[in-house]
Amino acid sequence: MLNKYLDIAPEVKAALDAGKPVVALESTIISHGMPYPQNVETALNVEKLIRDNGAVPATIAVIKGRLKAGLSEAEIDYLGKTGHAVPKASRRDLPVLVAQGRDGACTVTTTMIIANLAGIKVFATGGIGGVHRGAETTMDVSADLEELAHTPVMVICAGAKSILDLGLTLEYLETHGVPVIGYGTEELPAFYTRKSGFKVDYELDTPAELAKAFHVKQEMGLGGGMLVTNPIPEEYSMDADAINKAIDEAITDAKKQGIHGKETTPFLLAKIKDLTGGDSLNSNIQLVYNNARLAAKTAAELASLAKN
Ligand code: PSU
Ligand code: MN
Repeated sequence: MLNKYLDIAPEVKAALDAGKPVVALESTIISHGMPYPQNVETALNVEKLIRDNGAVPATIAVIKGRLKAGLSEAEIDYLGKTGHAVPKASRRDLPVLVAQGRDGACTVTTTMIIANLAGIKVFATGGIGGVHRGAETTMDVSADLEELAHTPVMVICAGAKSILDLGLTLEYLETHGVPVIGYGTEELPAFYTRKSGFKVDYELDTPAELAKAFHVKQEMGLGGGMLVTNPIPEEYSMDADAINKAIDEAITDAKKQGIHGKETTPFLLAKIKDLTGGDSLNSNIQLVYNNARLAAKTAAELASLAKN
């Protein structure tokens, strides 16, 4: 049993046992997604926001070979300081990292796996992986999509960056039966911008509606996850032309340098950050806060549905 390798933090365990709302958070965004010290500050602020909105945060990572649901401040600081030296851990990485007692920064995939093991239903992050541009030849499709197909966790994000092929990403999710919900929007947000030109499957407008749809999906025995896309607040959204120019340049650079495999996403994200300066980092931080607030409220609605 994977559970043999799982440690649930006492506060998280107590909340789960009492049927109180808990929100999972990933750690790749800490070690690989943002520079130190903003990564640690953001991770701690996100935890605080979740508490302020009535839920208990559970940041998820692999520490010394243990699957952790809920980290201490010292562990979050360690993951942020150590940065890229913490291996990015997707599903295929767990066996060796755990066997060797190593650390791992959890992606959306492994955060969903560990959240589900712990009994956590709602997970907030920034962006998810998807079908990369050119995937028809590279076959670079993020394991995040496969996990959404199988693992019953609601993932609340700000859509996907157009480093991905958003059209193909939506096709993949449709094939695998993953509902893609727009929170207060009919259009798929593209992380830094509120619009992408693509439609979501359904618009839902309240945390209660999100919770009910997910609850019904599980009760019907359909299994698998649900993707909620929450647009970045207007005041922090970026100019579409500027961001798309940076994305195109980053993709050209990655091709030139022969970047591939698990390095692709972190390379593109870092490059875009360099090209757009502090602007994109601040937008990134604000959209994560926005998703954390929505996740806490939705987890509370879900917890009350589960009691009935
Ligand atoms: N997209 C973002 N920010 C991120 C990631 C993706 O805009 O931080 C991270 C997440 O942890 C996601 C992972 O699960 O990258 C996907 O990596 P890959 O494409 O290699 O599956
Ligand atoms: Mn990939």
